[in-house]
Amino acid sequence: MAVERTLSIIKPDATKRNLTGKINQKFEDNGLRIVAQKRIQLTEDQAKKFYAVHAERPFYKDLVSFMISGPVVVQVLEGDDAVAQNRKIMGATNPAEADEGTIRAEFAENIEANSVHGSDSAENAAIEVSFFFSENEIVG
Ligand code: IDP
Ligand code: MG
Repeated sequence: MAVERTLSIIKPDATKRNLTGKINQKFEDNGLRIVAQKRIQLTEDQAKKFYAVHAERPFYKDLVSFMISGPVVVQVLEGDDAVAQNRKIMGATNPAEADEGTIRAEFAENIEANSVHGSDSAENAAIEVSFFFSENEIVG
């Protein structure tokens, strides 16, 4: 298994409920290392650009509003097979369908306010990591 990096975002529903530590514990308990992390307020432009792939979806406008409704924690997670491993730790997009013990099963409020983002491929991970971090901000 290759050591990979993936982008994670702790979303506003979770930062508002003070769940950053509990969510980070899930990553660390499951073999991922937080090698970069910052708490930021996304601008509308940033949120639109980050989720541009969903621009044609009916939920896009609401998603952008949600993502700027409070602070987010953007982070780089590193570990064996980190992209797929993080998706497993996160659980399904819809918390009603998420496996027991996953972040979304335990913490998400609904299909939109679902507590975390995680890159869905190694290729997108590289693009998304560089969206928020420069190489010298990531310390493995
Ligand atoms: P993912 O976050 O599990 O990769 P995506 O399909 O990439 O899911 O969707 C991006 C984000 O858009 C989701 O995490 C969620 O916040 C929101 N979203 C996805 N599907 C819906 C929906 O049907 N209604 C409202 N929001 C949605
Ligand atoms: Mg996605």
